[in-house]
Amino acid sequence: MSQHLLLPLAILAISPIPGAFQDSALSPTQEEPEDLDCGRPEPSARIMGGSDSQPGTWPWQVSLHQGGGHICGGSLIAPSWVLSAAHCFVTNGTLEPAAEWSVVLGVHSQDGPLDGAHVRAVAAILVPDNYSGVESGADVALLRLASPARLGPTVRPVCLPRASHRFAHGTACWATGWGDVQEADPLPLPWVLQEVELRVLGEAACQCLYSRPGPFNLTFQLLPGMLCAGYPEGRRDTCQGDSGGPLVCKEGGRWFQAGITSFGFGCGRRNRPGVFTAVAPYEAWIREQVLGSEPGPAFPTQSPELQSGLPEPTDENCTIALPECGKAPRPGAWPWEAQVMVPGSRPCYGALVSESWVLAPASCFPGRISSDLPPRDLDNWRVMLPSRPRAERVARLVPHENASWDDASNLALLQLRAPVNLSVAPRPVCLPHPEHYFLPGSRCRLARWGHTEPVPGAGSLLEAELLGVWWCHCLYGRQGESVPPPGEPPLALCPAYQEEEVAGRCWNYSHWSLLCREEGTWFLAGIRDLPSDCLRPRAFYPLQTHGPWISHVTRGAYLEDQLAWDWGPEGEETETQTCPPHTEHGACGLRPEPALTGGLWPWLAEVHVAGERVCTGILVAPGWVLAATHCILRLGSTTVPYIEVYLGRAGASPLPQSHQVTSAPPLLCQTEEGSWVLVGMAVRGSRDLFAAIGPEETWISQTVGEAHFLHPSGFPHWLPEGGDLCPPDMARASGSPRAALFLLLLTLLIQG
Ligand code: 4AZ
Repeated sequence: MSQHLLLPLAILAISPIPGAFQDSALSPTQEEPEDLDCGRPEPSARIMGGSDSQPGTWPWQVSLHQGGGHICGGSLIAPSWVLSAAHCFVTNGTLEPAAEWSVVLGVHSQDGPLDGAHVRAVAAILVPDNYSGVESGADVALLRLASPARLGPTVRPVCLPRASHRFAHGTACWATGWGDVQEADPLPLPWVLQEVELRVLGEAACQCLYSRPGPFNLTFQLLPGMLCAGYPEGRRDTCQGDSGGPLVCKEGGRWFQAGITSFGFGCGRRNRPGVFTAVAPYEAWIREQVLGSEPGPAFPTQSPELQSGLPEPTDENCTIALPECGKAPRPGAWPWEAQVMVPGSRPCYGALVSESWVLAPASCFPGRISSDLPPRDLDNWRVMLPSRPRAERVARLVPHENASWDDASNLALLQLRAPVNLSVAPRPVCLPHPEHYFLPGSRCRLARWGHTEPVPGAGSLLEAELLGVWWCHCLYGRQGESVPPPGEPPLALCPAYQEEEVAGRCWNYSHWSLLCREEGTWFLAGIRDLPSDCLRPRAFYPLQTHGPWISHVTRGAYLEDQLAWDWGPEGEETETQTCPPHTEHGACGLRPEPALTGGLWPWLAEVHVAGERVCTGILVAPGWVLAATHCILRLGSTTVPYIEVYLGRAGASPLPQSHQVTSAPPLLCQTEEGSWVLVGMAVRGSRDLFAAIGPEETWISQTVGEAHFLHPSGFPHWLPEGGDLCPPDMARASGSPRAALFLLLLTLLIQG
């Protein structure tokens, strides 16, 4: 897992540079000042969350090429020496040949002819003996150029700090590079060198952040020789491809290199600042390597008052950043709910995902997403946001490229003309990263999405509980299909919710988004029902697959790490799970017809809960009725309501209108001898999906004592050899459907 998130290796390959030429003809002494002047750009003049630099601002920045493309950054420290990161050159413990590398100096935009840039071959790559991998530190390398660089306005060395040099907590410094502008999002053309201001974080402050579980629940122990820079709230950072590049801080009119971009957990994530190799501790090592080289790097002394500047208090309070997205005053009052008004259409619902962007179904804008041109009436579009006095105007519509044919990509992004100030409302919803794993049993809500029909009594009631991935995937997937393990995006998310039965019909024409809560923070987890008839549970398309597209377009939507990690038994499952056979009628091949209930099924019981809800129970012993927990207890409630059980009449009489039937009848299978066996209880809200009774046998028999189980030899309801009523996989596969298998035994107080 850690490999997934820890991004030390820069593998970005950009196409070769036209116009750059190998120039080794000039002698170093021709243009060198006597004393190497360092850290001063000629007066004139990605990094994530940064911006284009001006040419000549960072004249020590070099681009290291291998195979004709940019791989890593580096900094010029002397005419013949470049400082970079070891991990750029070490693969599987082996140092790559210097001949494969070249150094591009004085380059600003890596697109087109590189005016003023020149290239040097690499004569040697030097890496400390104790380097073994980024996480163990010593991620530093020196490159000796085959011939000295040609110094000039755009090519100058940076100053190096002595071992005693201190860069205090809070110092504002700059990182530069041509790396990705977000995770998995390369710097766009024309590949202009990016710069970003980062603050040095003291050791204690940084360790405090990395000691809190972050992506993949990981923590990290910083080592001596590492330095952090960035912000607890993230968003500005170095990223893949910036590695080896410099972090520089200005002191007394000169720029000193404090760090070498080394690694991080993702890019710009909350509480995960970038980790740099501190340069100062390597003074001796650098001096040793460059010995005899004239002129060598410059190590100007730090002014004493800066050096003895206040050290960071070690008991410093840990200032971790909390999520800035996904907080709602109460469920249903969504501060990100955006109502998009397009002339001639009904209002359409979407969600605010950043200061400037609203995500909505592309189907909100029929006829407007087919061409590359912006919609002609865009000027008249309006977006209403909570607590905003006036409607917002729209600057741009960016439909998902697959929106017109793929329901799962029925998405469009709307850019507001002016960013809104984020506060309690409006506030963006959090978006999941592709590797997010919404835990089975997560508390979710349905929220308006697109052209939603008004639904009676909806809004406050749309609570849902997420089913396990296995159940959801196999209900809609094919036999033998493997189920995506945690960490891979699921094909669908299934919330089990009851309120459609409250409304008494299925909302065929209502579209919903699925919001799920983790640690009090709401994520937009899924969108829009699949066209699934009235099959329950309904499946939602997971939004997590679209995280990269959304962040690419918006450059700053709030993608948030998973906050709850208690995976439980399902999450620990490492073997690949596959789906059992389906038949025409669902997982077990039987769809009990409601009309067949009643007198025919003498063990069926009508369970009335709190005088209004009705579900089916099953008489398992003279004094005991088995029912599904969801029928008795409401979400979040632990008190047992008033319950009445009617025997011998289940299904015989039509129920009064006021009653809500909360579950399908149980699943019964007939043995060859003709006796009926209870095989499954309907999963909440589903007609076709059943939780197996088998695994609960011990509990039922211990509780009831007198229940009749068929003899274990050839236990007919699990393995009816050659029988086709219940495929055997059903029994095996239903081992731990956490969200589904909640059974209750009711002991009967016989009345009248
Ligand atoms: C890299 O792979 C890399 N956010 C560099 C810096 C960071 C992450 C990855 C820090 O080059």
